[in-house]
Amino acid sequence: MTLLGDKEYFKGIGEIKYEGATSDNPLAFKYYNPNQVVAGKTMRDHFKFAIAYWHTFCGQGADPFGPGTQNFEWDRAKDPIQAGKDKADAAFEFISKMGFDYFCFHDFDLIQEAPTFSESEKRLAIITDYIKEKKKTSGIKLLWGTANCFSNPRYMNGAATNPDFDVVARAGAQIKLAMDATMALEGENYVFWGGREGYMSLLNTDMGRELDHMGQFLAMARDYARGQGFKGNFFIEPKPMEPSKHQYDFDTATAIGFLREYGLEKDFKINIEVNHATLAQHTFQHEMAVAAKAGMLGSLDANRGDYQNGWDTDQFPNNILETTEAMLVFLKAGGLQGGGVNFDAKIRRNSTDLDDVFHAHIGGADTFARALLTADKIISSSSYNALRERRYSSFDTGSGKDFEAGKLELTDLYTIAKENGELELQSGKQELFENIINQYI
Ligand code: XUL
Ligand code: CO
Repeated sequence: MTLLGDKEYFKGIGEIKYEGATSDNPLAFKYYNPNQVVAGKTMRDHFKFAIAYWHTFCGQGADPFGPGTQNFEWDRAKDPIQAGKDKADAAFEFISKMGFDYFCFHDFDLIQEAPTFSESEKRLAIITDYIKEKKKTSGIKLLWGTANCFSNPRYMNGAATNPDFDVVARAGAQIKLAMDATMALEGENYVFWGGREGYMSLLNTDMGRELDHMGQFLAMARDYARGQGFKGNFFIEPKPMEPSKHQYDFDTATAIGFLREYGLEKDFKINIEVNHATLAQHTFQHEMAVAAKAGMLGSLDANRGDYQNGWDTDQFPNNILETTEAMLVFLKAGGLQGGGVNFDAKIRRNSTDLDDVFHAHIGGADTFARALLTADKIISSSSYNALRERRYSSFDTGSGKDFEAGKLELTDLYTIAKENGELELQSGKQELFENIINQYI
């Protein structure tokens, strides 16, 4: 089978199939049934599940206190070109066995960065050609590409917002190549996550100038890709901090304000990551609702944090209650604009078996599927929507309607309030709403 390359990396594990909630097979989907139609669309089309190349095929479980523990077979070749090809073989085998349709990458996930820029350019061209073939034989697609402009020491003071113009130029060159690779692989979107676009100390930082540079830089990147015929979306992925003390794309509202200030709002949408939302002291559903309100709910990086600590643990999603609340926002927004659900999550350092990564993705997909099914039932069969609408029904007729239409002045509110006299309290019924969600789960 050309699809699997010469070697099978995940021996003994076949295609993961939907077997339903009563199945005891740990290597089967219990809720994710790709072809099942929910709210007018198949689950496959709702989610467009994607594998994150960096976590699943590059990360080896290292943490700040110890080296990697997952010395998998595709990661062993000494020659960087061979290593890149092995990794691609393993990735495409895994994605096919999961039955997913998409992957996402950073440029130097695909192949190790070389000591010089020109050598890196050559390496990227080789691996892009190799992956192009694998895409063709497997039918697997690229949800989005991005550039890693945060790991190399040259970016320690930022990439697009670096105070040294030569570093900004180098980041521009790198992003040009990453966009070229994304376009060659028919990527549907392109992501910007600016882990070091921010500051470690405001004392040495001209924030206004750096933000102007970032606006300028993103406009140049957009113009380049559009000039090459790229029709997809550009996504900003907000995160408040880590590795920077403060990241300029702090949260969705901040990123939307930035995009509007620099005239980028027509081409850019938001890629929301669960653990980034919680680091910003928001819920995932809050971030989704903010993006949806602006018509910018582009894509999702699915993972979760840990309630007991405050960093980006990137665990696989498993919280049905929270994901159900998120899916209520998802369905109300009419789904995602161009993006999908990318598992930006990693197995734990002490998960060292080859099947662990299957359990992780099965659990993640089932969490989203079960949450979607529940949210759909809540919307179609419960009093949830009616209760929400009733809360706002005073704006559906009379003066409330006139207020929404912009027909009233402040003095009108004065007259109405005076006539009304003291008001009866209207309960928010929060506990009832919470019970409805639990009832349908
Ligand atoms: C980092 C993060 C990145 C982006 C892509 O927290 O989420 O992996 O998704 O650069
Ligand atoms: Co992410």
